[in-house]
Amino acid sequence: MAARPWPADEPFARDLLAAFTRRPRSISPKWFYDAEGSRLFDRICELPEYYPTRTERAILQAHAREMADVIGPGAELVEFGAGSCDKVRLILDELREPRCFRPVDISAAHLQAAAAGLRRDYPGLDVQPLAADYTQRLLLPAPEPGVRRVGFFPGSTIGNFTPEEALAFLRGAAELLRGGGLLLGVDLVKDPQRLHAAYNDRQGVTAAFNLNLLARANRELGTRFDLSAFDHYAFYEPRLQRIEMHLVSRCRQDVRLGGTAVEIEEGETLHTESSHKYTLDGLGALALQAGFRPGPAWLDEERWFCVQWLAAPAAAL
Ligand code: AVI
Repeated sequence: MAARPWPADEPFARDLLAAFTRRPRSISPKWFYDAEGSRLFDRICELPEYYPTRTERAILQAHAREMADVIGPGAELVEFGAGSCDKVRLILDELREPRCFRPVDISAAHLQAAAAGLRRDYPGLDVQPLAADYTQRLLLPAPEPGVRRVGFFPGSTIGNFTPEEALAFLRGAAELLRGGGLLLGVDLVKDPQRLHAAYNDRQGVTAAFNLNLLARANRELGTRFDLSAFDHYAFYEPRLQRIEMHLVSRCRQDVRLGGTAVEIEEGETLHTESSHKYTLDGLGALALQAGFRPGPAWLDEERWFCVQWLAAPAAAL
């Protein structure tokens, strides 16, 4: 079969080629999330080993009223990477007279469906979805005078940013949310075995999620990666306080990315994701550096996960 023309201008094609031509080889985890990757991620969230989703949900369930009190009445709520707008419902259920809710997500189709569901279930709520990349500067109308703008960023998605990206994101958020604050869900440093198990589940769903990156390339870019020639490899690196996920080549192999022939040695890896874990002190220091003032933090009994309130002073600190 003739190879498909290489879609050189497509961002995924550009990133994949760059990933395989740099050393060490690495790619952004954002490419995991096509429809299949999102479906696999939803399955991960249900796995017995993957504690973050249900732990955060339990914290939100137990403390949403206190969180709503800290946010205060009449606030404008902005959710970064809103997806299905599922967890935010726990907050919305307790918020007093929210001025509006702005879910922000890169996937316009997903966002419109989620917004329609919210309008149905919260008839009095002004839902203003914004299809945008929330890691870039967001163009939002200034809040009305006297309205506090508050951000919601659950799921420890901040952990998938490099420390530099996390700081840049928080700096932008502190500016956007001036006079309000940010409710941030963060996975905490803990027993390495527990962390290891969460990214090496027995059913192999995380492995399928990792390998889906190459499967996606085969579907969308016409590459011919042999998925059986790569192993999922995830481990906790305590010095960097992060899980690293890699795809490790089981043999010496050649792959073609358009006009470029790439040689992969046996044992060579493509670093596909880092998932940083924070200590409360480390998170506090990062937030201060970004211009926030850390407030109350809500944790589960095991202290595995935290939802942290970060106040954004009206004038920069
Ligand atoms: C989305 N993100 C916070 C997940 C995490 O835990 O870093 C993605 C994930 N990767 C493997 N399992 C889950």
